[in-house]
Amino acid sequence: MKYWIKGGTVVSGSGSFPADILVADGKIKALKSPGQTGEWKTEAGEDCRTVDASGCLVFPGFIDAHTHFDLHVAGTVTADDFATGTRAAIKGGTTTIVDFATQYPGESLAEGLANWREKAEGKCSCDYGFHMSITEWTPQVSREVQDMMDAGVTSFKLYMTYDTQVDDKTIFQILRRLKEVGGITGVHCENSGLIAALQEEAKAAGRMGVGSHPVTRPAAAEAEAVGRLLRLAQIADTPVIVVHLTCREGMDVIRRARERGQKVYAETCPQYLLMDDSLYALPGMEGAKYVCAPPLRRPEDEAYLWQALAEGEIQTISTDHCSFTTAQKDLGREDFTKIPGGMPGVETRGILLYTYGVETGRIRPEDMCRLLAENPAKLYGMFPQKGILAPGSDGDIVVMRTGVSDVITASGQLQNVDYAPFEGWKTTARVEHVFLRGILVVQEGRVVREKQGRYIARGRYSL
Ligand code: DUC
Ligand code: ZN
Repeated sequence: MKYWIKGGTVVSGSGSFPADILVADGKIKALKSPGQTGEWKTEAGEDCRTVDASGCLVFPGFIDAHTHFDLHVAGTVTADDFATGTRAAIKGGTTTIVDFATQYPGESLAEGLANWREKAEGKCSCDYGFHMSITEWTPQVSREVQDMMDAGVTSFKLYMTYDTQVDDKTIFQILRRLKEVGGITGVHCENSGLIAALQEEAKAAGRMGVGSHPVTRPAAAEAEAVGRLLRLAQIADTPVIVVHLTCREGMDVIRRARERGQKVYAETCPQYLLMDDSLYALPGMEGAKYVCAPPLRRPEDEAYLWQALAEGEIQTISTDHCSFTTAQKDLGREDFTKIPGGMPGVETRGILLYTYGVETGRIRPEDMCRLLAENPAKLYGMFPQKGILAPGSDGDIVVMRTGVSDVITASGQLQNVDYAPFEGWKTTARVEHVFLRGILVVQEGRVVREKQGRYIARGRYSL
């Protein structure tokens, strides 16, 4: 099927302009200024359908480079698997996700990857790739890093906390190895020793409720780990990605590393831009819905991150989608350290960013395009196949209607969760149509084609 997407304003990372788009055979064939439609008749042929995008912004398909689907955490498994998670993603305009394949204890990287490929195969409604979380480092794993690169898994993940954590020596050795092969890693930065000690103190004092979650994972614990990571990366002489950055202290550490000449990429998430730690004081287990790591921070941190976004200091906004039902969150009713950490978000990132970023004047549509599409495509080795509306690129397209008045509700979502963190929040943008490699998968806000997603073998980072 061929489509003309007509009458919209095409958004790129560097500008916005009125253009009609011709999509055929899964690819973008042409962008034409509206007056040139006549020439198209022959180019498009008779079987070309028209999709009306007038009054809409037309973005490259969004990329969410930080999801956790079908992941075992804290004795349970995430509520969203690849089927439900990617269906929610596509409804929200995300046409590609990059999930974290994980090396479980005793496993090779190949086993970890095979495990994740099996979880995803045939289930995905958007395109998908994998990072590889390295949790055990041996000479064999070091050799396997090249196999991962060859399989299109060109980015890795390291944890400085949790039972998946790796120590400083290991981080350094992995950074050295990734430099050799041209890979890059994202790192979860929190000081695990400090967190463990603070958790012990809270428990000894009988402070077992949700309110202890942010207190035991302070911003200083994050900033310290960011600083340590960046010093290791400095000596290893290679760029790194700080994932889910939450706070001013962490941002300032990144700024200092950049001032001494280091290449550092930073990612944040909508929850760190729009919510604060007062939510942990909600009664009962209500605050558990917002338990994630690192935790939500102060309003001042939100403001600082928005400013950093506007200044181009943060390169990507992902979701860290890691969903649990309220029943699962209840596992930590007696002990806050047992609350499974994470929130759903893959469905609402685009409309939230438009409403609370673009509409409020904090960022421009072009920034949104860079943060949600162009930069992740470059950073994760998919550009220009993805991340841009240009002839030859995949026909991954989001037609977003603005100036509407909607409200986010759990009952209206596809995410497999019985609550919505942004319940009741007003939005002024709606994802009207979505194309995935030229297939119309969302029409007038409804998912009309499922399971069209393909595995994307990615190249090296190029941001
Ligand atoms: N943080 C969470 O809250 N959940 C999953 C992984 C992570 O880093
Ligand atoms: Zn995560």
